Amino acid sequence: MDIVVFGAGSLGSLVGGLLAREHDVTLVGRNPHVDRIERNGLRIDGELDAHVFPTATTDGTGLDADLAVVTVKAFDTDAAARTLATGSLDAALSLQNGMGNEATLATHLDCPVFAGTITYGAMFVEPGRVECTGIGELALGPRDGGSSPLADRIGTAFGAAAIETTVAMDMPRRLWRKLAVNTAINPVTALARVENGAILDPPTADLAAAAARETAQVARADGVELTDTEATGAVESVATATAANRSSMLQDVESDARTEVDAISGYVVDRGEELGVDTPTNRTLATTIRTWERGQDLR
Ligand code: KPL
Repeated sequence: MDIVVFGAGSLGSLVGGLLAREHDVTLVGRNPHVDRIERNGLRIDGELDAHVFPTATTDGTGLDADLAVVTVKAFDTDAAARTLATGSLDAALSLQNGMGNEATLATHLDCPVFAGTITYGAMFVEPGRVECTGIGELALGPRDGGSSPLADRIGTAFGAAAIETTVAMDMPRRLWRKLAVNTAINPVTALARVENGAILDPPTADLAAAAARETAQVARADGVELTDTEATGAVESVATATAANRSSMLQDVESDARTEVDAISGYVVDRGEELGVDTPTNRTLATTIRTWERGQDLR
């Protein structure tokens, strides 16, 4: 398969690098990372080990591919979609944090857009090198649920590259469950400056669980079956499995970068308002992170 991975950050580079073991991959990213990959290839170490030679470019315009895997930050999705729309794609797959990315992609792209969730851990080490901090799994499928032969083909392509993949018929529920995890772990770890595992202990455990329960409540109001227990259980299992990792929002805050709070806590607050569900915990977390962002000279 010809695959474009749009967004060569830590996760995009890991996914692109793993796919390049089997497919023709073009990574779209920034320099100096792109230059280094073009010259010396991409090295993956940590829990997985690979040295691959995908094409790498800073210019994502006019690309033709069977599949575009979108891994940019949520707030860059619109720009990514407009750029990808200048080329020709058979399908697009969002592997991003937050809600609403698939809808944004579908506004601009003239191809089916699939939703995905991924639990692999990735850390940027230096240009041309990423570390796999955890082998997880990937689920993908139609963004409104159900099945599709094209989703099956994409799942087979990921499987051929030895990426553990489930083709799922219940992506809306999986996206909300992941959102519950992100609303609990990301802002709390970013504000408290702690690793993921710390949210399992008092006093942050109550705060994280309250954020996840609110997210589940909004999901149910939106017609998705997600119990409070399933949401808080997912938070506990992800925080346990990634206990020593720094969440993406904590990494953003530590490197003075804009966070994805709008697509995570902010989405829950806005959707809750539309559906008549009060979300005081997510509102407080979103406001506090946004206040931090406003006070910074962000990258
Ligand atoms: O997706 C994540 C993130 O850091 O953005 C979690 C699940 C919290 C793992 O760190």
